Amino acid sequence: MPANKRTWAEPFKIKVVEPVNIPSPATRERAIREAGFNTFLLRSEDVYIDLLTDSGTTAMSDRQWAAMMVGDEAYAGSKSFYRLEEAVQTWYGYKYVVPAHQGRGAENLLSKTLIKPGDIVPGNMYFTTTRLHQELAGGTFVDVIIPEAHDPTSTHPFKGDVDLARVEEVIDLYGAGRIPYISIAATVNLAGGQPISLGNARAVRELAHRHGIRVILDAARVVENAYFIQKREPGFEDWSIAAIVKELCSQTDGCTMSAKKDPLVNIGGFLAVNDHAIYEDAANLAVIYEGLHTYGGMAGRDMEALATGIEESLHEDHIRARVGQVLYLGQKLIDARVPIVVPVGGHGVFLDARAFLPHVPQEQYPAQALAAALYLDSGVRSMERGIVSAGRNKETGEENKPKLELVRLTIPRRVYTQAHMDVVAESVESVFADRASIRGLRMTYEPKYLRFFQARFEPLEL
Ligand code: PM9
Repeated sequence: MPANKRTWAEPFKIKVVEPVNIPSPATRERAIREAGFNTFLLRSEDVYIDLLTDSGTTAMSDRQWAAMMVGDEAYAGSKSFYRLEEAVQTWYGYKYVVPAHQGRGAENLLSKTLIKPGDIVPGNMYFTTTRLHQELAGGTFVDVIIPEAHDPTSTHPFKGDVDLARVEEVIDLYGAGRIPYISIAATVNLAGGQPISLGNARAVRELAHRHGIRVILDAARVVENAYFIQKREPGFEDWSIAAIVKELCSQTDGCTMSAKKDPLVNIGGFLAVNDHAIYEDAANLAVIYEGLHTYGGMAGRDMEALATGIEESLHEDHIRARVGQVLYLGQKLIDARVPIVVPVGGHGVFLDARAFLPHVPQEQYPAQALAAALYLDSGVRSMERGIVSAGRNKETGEENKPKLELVRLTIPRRVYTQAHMDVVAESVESVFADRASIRGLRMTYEPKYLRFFQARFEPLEL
């Protein structure tokens, strides 16, 4: 059989294992009620296969654990910080690095540094924490992603692309002076892990810089994005993943990074920029919100694990197997005719809850109800990414009603096997067969910020 037709296996051997429980049906019933039908409020000991998130759930390599032993825990000027700084400069190409405890710490520093009250921040679809920090700094997010991103059935290969004509309109409407930066995410989480093309990123930079506007990358899943560029974008098939990542970063003036995703660590993040004045302001704010600018809330050992993880994440065999596992699960569900977002994204498979539960109106939180039903069926934990995550309009207080009403089956990196994916697919298929019995929910507690994390619900009566 030719090499490119053969099957592949994970490019690692398993050295340590963590036993998991399979909770009984009675345990699952009790646990989801106690959790107010919110999978974020379940205890992990009540979960069988945990697909809540790919954030901080990575299995680290033996090299990363070994690196932790040489972490330098000096309060100031840790050797481990300089190793991290060098890794960011080498692999992503930015000049200055401010470490942060995780992605939203970096978003806070960036937003407070660059956004003034009344500013507008265009971006390729909102992300929950990112938009909230923009709003808390006085800004308003404006969605400039291409329309195909909001259609779960569109097979556009780069649904993360920016609609350049829409950006021109936004600049005409508000004026470039009110736009501190254009935010581009690679990949776009809430669109289903969809990539932005390099051609589009180059065009965004050209357009933005022509108007004197910066471009900032959300780099949390930039390696997964690079994999899709290598596979789908003409002209990049012979480029290495590392070269594509660096080229993508070079289209931007800085990035925020949640290192809990592609860089393969359980905690950490950073803000990286090329402009020294911005670096100075952000490094100064870091001492208020994160810690000294040479650790930013991370232990020295965390910075060591991160420096090693950045390099490992760029290995071709790693990223092929990582995205390959997501595609494997996605293909199983496509074959079973379960409605999911296509093309399958980089970090998870997203169930289309509108098509799955057409009898549950959006005001009754169909994706939240579907995530709870899946947990009840098998102990598989997933996450709502629909109206609950979208929260409320900051001016009117009305609920935002996103077109995409999704349940995310998020695959942690290097944690589960294909057999786990088979169990997940069987459970989704079983819930799909029984979908008519799933009822909507009523929200009984709504926290003020990022409500999806802590909101509580109860099932509506028939
Ligand atoms: N993403 C996720 O599960 C964890 C928090 S929301 C449930 O997808 C992007 C694109 C993210 C992201 C976190 C952050 C924030 C920024 N950008 O969680 O603060 O997907 O490290 O990063 C989550 P932190």
